[in-house]
Amino acid sequence: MNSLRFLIISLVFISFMSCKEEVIRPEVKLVPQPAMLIDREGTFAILPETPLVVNNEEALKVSGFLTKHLEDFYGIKNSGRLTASEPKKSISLKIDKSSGLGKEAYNLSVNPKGVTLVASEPNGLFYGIQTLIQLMPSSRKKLTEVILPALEIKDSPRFTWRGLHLDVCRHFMPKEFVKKYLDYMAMHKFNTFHWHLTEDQGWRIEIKKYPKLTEVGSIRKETLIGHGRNPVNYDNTPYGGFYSQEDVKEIVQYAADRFITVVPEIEMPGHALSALASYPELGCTGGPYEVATRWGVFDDVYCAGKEETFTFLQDVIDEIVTLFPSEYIHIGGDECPKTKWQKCPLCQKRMRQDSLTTEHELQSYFVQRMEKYLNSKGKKLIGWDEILEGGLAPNAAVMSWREEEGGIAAAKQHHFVVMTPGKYCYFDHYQTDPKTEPLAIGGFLPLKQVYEYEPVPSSLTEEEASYIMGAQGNVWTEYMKTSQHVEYMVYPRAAALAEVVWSPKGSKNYEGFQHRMAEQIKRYDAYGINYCKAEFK
Ligand code: TNX
Repeated sequence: MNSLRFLIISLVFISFMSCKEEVIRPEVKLVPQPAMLIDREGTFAILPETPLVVNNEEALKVSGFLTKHLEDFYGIKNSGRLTASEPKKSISLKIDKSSGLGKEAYNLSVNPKGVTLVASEPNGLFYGIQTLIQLMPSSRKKLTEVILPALEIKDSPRFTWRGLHLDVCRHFMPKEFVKKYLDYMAMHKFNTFHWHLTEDQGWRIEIKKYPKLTEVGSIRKETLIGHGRNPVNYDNTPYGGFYSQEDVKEIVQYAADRFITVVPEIEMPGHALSALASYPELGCTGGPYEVATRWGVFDDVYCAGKEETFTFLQDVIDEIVTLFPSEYIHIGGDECPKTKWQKCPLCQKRMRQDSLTTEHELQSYFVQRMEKYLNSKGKKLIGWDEILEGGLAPNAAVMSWREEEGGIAAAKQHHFVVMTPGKYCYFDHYQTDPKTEPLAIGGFLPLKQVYEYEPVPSSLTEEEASYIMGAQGNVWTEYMKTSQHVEYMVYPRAAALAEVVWSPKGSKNYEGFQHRMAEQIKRYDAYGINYCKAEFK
């Protein structure tokens, strides 16, 4: 009897012990896919008392993203501490300048003895933490421990410009949403936020020297309803919004904390009706002009013949450069009709004086003058591919949106390029059957097509290819009135683009991506991101 009891107790004990040991290794589903990943056997459990070790102040600051996630998602309170020693079973986050890793690279090792994350800069450490977070459960749930799968990752991005754009002019997006947009970008390891701040339909950034830009230029009297094709109806409701310079500083800092550079776009010489409505003397005819109430391209643009235009734009740039620490300032340059310049005596006089034979050359004159000014302020110019017409400014970078031709031409001339071709990168297009989607501008860009994009055209030599800085998704908001709609258009397509710009060229596999995305959308659910579910029913 006694021995039977002993046997039962022993069996219970043994099965309990083996259960304890048989912690299931969670499946690894990372987006974007890291450059190198080796699965290892076993797991590591993060407990509230697990020491979190950082080796300097910068690492301590970045570690906050990890501790915040542990607390917000699982209720596990842990805090980083500066220490010289590395206790056993700890999480160690190290910035080691002598590690030989690139600025955005990191090495992550998880094994039953602990977690080690090494980077040479805080940027890489931040990306390593993003990966570490994706190794944890995707949904919010109170936990006493978080089980990580053992593995080795050596990771670094393929491109240096991993961009998402947002047009806040056609529809204004509140500051709190812009911050969310940045959070979601960071989660996908994007590092460049192209903020489209001025347009025909609204000027959205406070410029202290020119208060009318926001008093007048940020408000349109009404907005076209739908596509406005037959019948053409307007909503008879004033629409406005802008960011104060304090808002801008807050957003730029918020982005910097997440290793995202904000590149502001101040449009010229076209898409400028909101500025002309505020200061009519800047147009060829002197106006009157009004902030546009419908979408498209408008003939009234900045006058290229008047000195006031350049004085105004340089003054605007003076304020912009103090607000944005980015290396690049985007000056637009797209879709600038030349009809007013053809009839304008001052524009024609400028052309004669400077021996410019076409209006395209006058546009080139305009952009080159602005480039000189930006360069004198220590900034570089980037513009849409129309800036190639009439001759590219000497140091300008080109954003290729009318497919890839502009980018190819610029790279061949040894100018830096960001690829944003409509066919792969326009997130304002439909992504599934339009009958099932909210109204969009048109086009069709399903998830798989974004995933298949290859930013380096095969017609470039290896040397020319080195001028391709990366790619960017563009989010024009003519038909996106709300932040929820923006999220719907951007996700999951931005995840596909994230993999295009981060993961090594040969590593792409759509089925594998879909499999990993099944987990990524659970993360979207946890954050409340309103993504398009067409591919995930
Ligand atoms: C073209 S892309 C534009 C935008 C529109 C967009 C709509 C570019 C440089 N210009 O002004 O919003 O098409 O897809």
